Amino acid sequence: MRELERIAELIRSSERICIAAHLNPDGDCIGSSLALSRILRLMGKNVHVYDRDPAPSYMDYMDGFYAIRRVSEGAEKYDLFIAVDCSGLDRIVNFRDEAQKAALDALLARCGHIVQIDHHGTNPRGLEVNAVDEDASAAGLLIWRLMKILGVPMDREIAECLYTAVATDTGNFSQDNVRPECFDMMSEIARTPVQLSRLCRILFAQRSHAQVGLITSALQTLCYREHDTVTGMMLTEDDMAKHGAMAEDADTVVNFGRDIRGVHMTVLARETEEGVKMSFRSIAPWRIDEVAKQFGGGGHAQAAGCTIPGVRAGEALEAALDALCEAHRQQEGA
Ligand SMILES: [Mn+2]
Repeated sequence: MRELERIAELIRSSERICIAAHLNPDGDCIGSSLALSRILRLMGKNVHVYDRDPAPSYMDYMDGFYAIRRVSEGAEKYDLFIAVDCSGLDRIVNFRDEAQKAALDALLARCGHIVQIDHHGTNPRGLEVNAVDEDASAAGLLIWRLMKILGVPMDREIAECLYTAVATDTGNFSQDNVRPECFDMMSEIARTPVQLSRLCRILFAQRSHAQVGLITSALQTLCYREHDTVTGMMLTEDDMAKHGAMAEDADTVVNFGRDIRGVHMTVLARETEEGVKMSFRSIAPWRIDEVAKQFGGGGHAQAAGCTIPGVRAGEALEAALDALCEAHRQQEGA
């Protein structure tokens, strides 16, 4: 990919580099950002990783986890800014929040070249270099390709980050976005002393008490539409408070609405300070990315999201269910 070659050139000629991950970070953006950070540090670069939100605490086994900064922190200048796994700069901070947007603008103003590495089809590709490949299963695979271009060998720490990235975005290699390249990367990872059973347990089997509480609350709101092919659930601010839950605890709740026999599409509406966060999921060939886009969001064909400001969860859920039913009827007829 020519864009990755170009980014490799910019990396070689840079001393100070900053990496930015997206809002409500997931395993792919954090794993990719921390893998890239380590690769660049092994090359002797001075690197900082930025994120608006803290990463899920159970991911703290990754090298560099505790060095991640908030976007508003620091005043250093950088030769190169690399956005990772962000479908646009408006995924790094909330553009509706003046202070956050100003903090990002200030950071960007201190950077020389501004480039991105991403795999979202909805990415508008407006930066200086756009290494955007929507066929990549995860941003982590683009980091792996870049690592090879840069000639940095795989080690245990990089392996832990890249496994986290790709396993997170492929449902631990169980989704339709899995490509042969994932296993090419894994064969390299398996040659390091990485303990996959431990990472797998942390990422996919274990749940916090708060997560179990949220699942219980959400399932009580489960509703069915379109002959039980479309489902929806919601979580209110009260539910979050009752279970002492943080945003990360809600991450996999939406899967319970999808993983019911006969269900094609689902949505979870969760109240946050910024509005109702909508998580859409579907099983192929059913798509929900256009529905998320209707509400100002975006994402992938089978996993997408958006935030609707100024409403309650119940209202947002009804609107989303109507849109899903409409999309389901259209796709059924197509
Ligand atoms: Mn991703």
